[in-house]
Amino acid sequence: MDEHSSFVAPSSGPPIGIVMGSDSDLPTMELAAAMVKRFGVAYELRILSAHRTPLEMVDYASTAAERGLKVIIAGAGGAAHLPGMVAAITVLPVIGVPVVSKALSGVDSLYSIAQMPAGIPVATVAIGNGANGGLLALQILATGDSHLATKLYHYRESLRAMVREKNARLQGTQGLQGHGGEPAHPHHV
Ligand code: AIR
Repeated sequence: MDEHSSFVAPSSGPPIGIVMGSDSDLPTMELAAAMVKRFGVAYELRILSAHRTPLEMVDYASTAAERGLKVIIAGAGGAAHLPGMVAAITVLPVIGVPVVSKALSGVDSLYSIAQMPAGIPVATVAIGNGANGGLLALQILATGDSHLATKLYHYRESLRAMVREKNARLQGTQGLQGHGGEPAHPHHV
């Protein structure tokens, strides 16, 4: 046995893990999956509940790094402890997605996920914003992947183009319907 014999190389599993507390979270978490897929990055999708399947959750989080995961996106609603508990078990970055809840519209989920004690951070996105969960995971991966970073820059450029186009359309509409039929100009007050 040499000095490296105890080293276990991470397997080549998908780099992104997407987990959720229940199948009722799927519509929100599918937004994360769709975003990751759009950028051609592999992911795994699991239902794991911090309260209903605590031992499976511990097993998932404690083997995550050795299975090759680099980032975990965890969504849950109500007493949304899954992201925080996964973060407690692994040092992989965990992104929490607060899922909209029936009783409190996701404010309970948001507080449960964001209000972590010092030492165990969870990066929390907006209520219901699975897409941002996916994007943040991609941005974390892109710190070590220039090809992915370039794709993310192109995505940002597409957002800029979309806003410019919306503005151009608005200006055109204003030109036709604006006060006195005058073309739209910047208003100098
Ligand atoms: N949940 C599941 N285990 C622990 C929690 N907090 C959450 C799910 C879901 C909500 O409870 O993440 O958002 C309702 O789950 P269900 O299965 O009743 O639809």
